[in-house]
Amino acid sequence: MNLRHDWTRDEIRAIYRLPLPELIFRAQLSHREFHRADEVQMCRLLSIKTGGCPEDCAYCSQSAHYKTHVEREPLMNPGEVLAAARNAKSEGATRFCMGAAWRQVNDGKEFDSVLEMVRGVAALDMEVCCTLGMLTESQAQELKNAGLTAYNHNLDTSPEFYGDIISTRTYEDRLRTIGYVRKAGITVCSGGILGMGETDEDRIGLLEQLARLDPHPESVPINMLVRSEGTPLANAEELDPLIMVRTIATARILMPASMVRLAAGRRQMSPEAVALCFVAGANSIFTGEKLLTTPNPGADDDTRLFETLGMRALQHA
Ligand code: SAM
Ligand code: DTB
Ligand code: SF4
Repeated sequence: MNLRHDWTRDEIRAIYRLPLPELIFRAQLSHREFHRADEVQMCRLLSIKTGGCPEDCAYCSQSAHYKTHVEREPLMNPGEVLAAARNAKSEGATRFCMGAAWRQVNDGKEFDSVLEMVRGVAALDMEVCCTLGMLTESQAQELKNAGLTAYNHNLDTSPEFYGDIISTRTYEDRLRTIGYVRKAGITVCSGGILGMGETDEDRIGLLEQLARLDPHPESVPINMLVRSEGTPLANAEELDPLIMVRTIATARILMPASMVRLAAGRRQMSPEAVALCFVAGANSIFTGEKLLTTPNPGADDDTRLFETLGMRALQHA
């Protein structure tokens, strides 16, 4: 099957609006062209620098603009981070993602420390991913040289709705960083958040942006908003999980070779809704007790879920 990068908004809308059984059927056909339908990659997150972020992302508990449950913590040391990565590996994770509440990476001691973490995790034979905010071209290259597999930088939502959510950096800034990551030869992890008050058209617009990237992002996280007290979106209306299912299925059809990750928000979803997301083509999740600052289903729940569904953890992507 040829990968397409010229999807139009009309085509995407037509797919997104298909009757659900038809949408899921098509997503399953696409899924099976490139992936096994019974395997899910387990990824583990760690917040290596928490809180006090100068950006004003309306969903985020780590923004310094809002008073939330998050306490600021300085950059962790590489030894602690590697211990967490080893533990994640022993629990079956094949990808380790380190997140820092930075607007951008600054050269110097802290970045050197991150490079050391990347080298250490890469040596564990795990996929290693970072999400550190905006990068320069040379920082992307240094991360590549240290052994980084993937860089996460989400577009979050449609270009039209973006300004309602973040005012401190632009959509173009995000696309520029993604371009540097791609140019350095690091794989791109980029997706968005649903449940921020956006419309179907915004979700379609986000998918359009992602699916028109050439190559597609190798990894596409679809997050359900985790509402945090103190943020402007603390009281956002609850999202119908079937919207997650529709968005995941559409992403699967548009970007069939990519890993589509059911990222944040699983704690708010029923096991049936999570199962439907897998049926719709999600083939990756975050495991472990915690995402960055909020709880996630624990190992027991996930083991039970995999057993019930007859699915298994992907050994190596
Ligand atoms: N500071 C860096 C940045 O924003 O580029 C990296 C960390 S940031 C927490 C990574 C991504 O997590 C965001 O782009 C957003 O898509 C997602 N995220 C953050 N808070 C979230 C929340 N409360 N619910 C769902 N997704 C969230
Ligand atoms: C992504 O798309 N989701 C992850 C990861 N990339 C960095 C982050 C989810 C954060 C959820 C809220 C929290 O725990 O603070
Ligand atoms: Fe900062 Fe990232 Fe949170 Fe935005 S999402 S406030 S950039 S940590």
